[in-house]
Amino acid sequence: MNDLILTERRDGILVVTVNNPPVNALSPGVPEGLVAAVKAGNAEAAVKAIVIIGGGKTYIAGADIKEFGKITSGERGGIALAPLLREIEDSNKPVVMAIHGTALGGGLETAMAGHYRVAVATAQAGQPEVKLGIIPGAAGTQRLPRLAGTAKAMEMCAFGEPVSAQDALAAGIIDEIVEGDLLEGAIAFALRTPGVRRTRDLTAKLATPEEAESLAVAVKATAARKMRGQKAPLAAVECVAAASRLPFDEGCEYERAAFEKCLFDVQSKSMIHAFFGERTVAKIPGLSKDAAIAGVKRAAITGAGTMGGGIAMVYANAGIPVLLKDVSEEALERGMATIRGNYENSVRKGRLTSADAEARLARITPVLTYDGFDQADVVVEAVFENLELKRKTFAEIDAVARPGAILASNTSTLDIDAIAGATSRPEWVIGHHYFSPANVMRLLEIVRGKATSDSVIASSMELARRLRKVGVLAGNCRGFIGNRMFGAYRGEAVMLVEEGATPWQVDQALYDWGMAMGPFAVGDLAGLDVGWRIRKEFRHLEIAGKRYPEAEDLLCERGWFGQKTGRGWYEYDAQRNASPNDEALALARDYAAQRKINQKKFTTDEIIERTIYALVNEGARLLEEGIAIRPVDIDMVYLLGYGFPVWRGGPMFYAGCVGLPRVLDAVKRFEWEPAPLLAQLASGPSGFTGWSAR
Ligand code: ZOZ
Repeated sequence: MNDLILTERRDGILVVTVNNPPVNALSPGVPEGLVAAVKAGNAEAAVKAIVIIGGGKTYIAGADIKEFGKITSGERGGIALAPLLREIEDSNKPVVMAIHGTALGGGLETAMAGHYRVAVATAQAGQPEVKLGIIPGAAGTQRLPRLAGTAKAMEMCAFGEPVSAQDALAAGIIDEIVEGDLLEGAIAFALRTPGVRRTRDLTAKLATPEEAESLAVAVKATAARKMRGQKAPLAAVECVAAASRLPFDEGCEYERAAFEKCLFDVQSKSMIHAFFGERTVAKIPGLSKDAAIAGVKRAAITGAGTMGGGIAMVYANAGIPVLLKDVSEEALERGMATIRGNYENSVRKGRLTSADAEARLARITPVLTYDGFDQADVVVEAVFENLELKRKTFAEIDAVARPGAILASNTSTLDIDAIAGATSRPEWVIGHHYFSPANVMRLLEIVRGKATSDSVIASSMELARRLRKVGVLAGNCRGFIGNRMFGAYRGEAVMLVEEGATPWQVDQALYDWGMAMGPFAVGDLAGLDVGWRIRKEFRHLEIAGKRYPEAEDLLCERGWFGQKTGRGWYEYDAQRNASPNDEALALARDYAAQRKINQKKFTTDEIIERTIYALVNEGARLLEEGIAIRPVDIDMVYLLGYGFPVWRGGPMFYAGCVGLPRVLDAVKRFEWEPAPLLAQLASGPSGFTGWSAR
């Protein structure tokens, strides 16, 4: 045994505690230590049964994810966890698993290798491996259907969502919910167990092979829709189905082969990058360690439009009371009606109880004046995207907000310093850029101005976590990280159309590649006039002789702004079903003829390279300028805010997978100016990996 596993004897029960903080992952030494403890318990005459429990805040939260990269890089051999778990199951004395916190992945697999499981009411259990692009690899797909039935196991392994202790009890995954102290309850349970009961021997709940096959067809169809492009969910379903056909040991072999195939696939590398990325972006290098974090008890928002209303819901959902101000009764009523409608929808879909919805709605107070804003710890400006209006609004906020309140702008492109300059306290001003719909999208782009204090940055990052968002820190420039790159990407898409591609061809290529929506469909959804207005405003900054994507302006000049006007690149019927707008394409073709732009046919690969490498090249510039701190910050912005497929890891990670020399070659072939950092890193050994602006 080792430090990772602690043992004590209580009432003839051997209590084995996993001691591997913070989440008791199955790092090397943990499963081996558990097996050694179980064997020791078997050898000791006075021990009647064994209880395995997690120390600290949780039971075992799964395999040690850091180890996977070492395996795929060849730094170490594979992990043969299943045979170790089998040794636990082979125990001749009953093994009771005591679960609190989360029993996830290899954690649930370990729990199922015990003979019984008890849990506290707040515990959760699940097989979330698909979220990392892999599948259970330690017999989870074989033991779970034996405990919970094939249908439940398939659903849990395919979609990766954890279940509550109550659900787990009803499904047969656990045997008892313990009220009061978990260890006491587990010991009491162990003292009255009837004897060993090996999960691998249970077969009553397994579907017949035929039933399992038809269940698999249905679950795979849902997974193909909900987790488009991902291989692991399909593999997980096949393994659960195999449990109905194959004896346990052969099922484990089948699962192991499928697990390894997933583990070595670039999809899992990408998704593991995203898992750690979500946690890395919370850590800001160079931020003063003493930066005080202001707690937020009350919030106030000005602007009750789509964004302001969505942001009010974000605060209300996190339990923070919020004032929502607009200038007219009518605008306010419209904003509140949308919010009410959204909550009613959630109740109808069973996502919220009506009591919950009422409580959340009650946290939002509509107001017509700044009365009460002096009580807010954070004031969010969400007025129309216009610099003068924002400056005027910030001057008003400055006059009413209490000293020490965070003053946040939801601007998506404007200069934070110019906004902060309208106040007497620019160090308290910061960008909180939400993504539409604000109450759904997980990204919060946090934009530091040149005067923003470390404490306001640290407080905003902490606030993001509380609001259940992932905060990514960006520097101040037009469009910050997300929209500046998006401008390059959409611009390239428009130029493809100017050169002979069709908008629907470009959209289809990128959708099939994995993007949630194509760039033209996104433009129509967001409103083509938004980009048009910005292009007009910044025309004076354009470089003479340089080509800019302009064909879209012709649509805007006709009032074709997209969905809201019924036509843009597409035409929309009353139900908002889209069909190609051939007249828009004709406008683009006329534009090309006037400008004498050569026409050609594009392959899917060319479309992908032109658009995705535009993201990469612009991303490299943002890194160089220090607007984005690390490549992973860019990746998280794209994964969480722009519908970039998680199984491709984000634009910068994807570029590394393609190989930077290849990306650079293409950039040169397209006659773009390569970002110097891209050129520099393409000649080095590690690409973007490990690069940091600070
Ligand atoms: O951390 C949350 C969570 O969801 N963790 C991941 C759980 C998971 O996905 N488990 C499945 C892993 S894959 C697996 O188990 C495969 C399998 O079947 C085994 C097969 C092997 C067989 C091989 C055969 C060839 C959790 C809900 C647990 C806790 O959330 P919190 O918000 O409280 O805490 P976090 O997320 O900030 O985490 C705290 C620190 O712990 C690190 N961490 C979390 N889970 C880890 C892990 N590190 C390694 N492995 C894990 N499973 C996390 O990165 C964070 O670190 P810091 O440095 O940022 O603090």
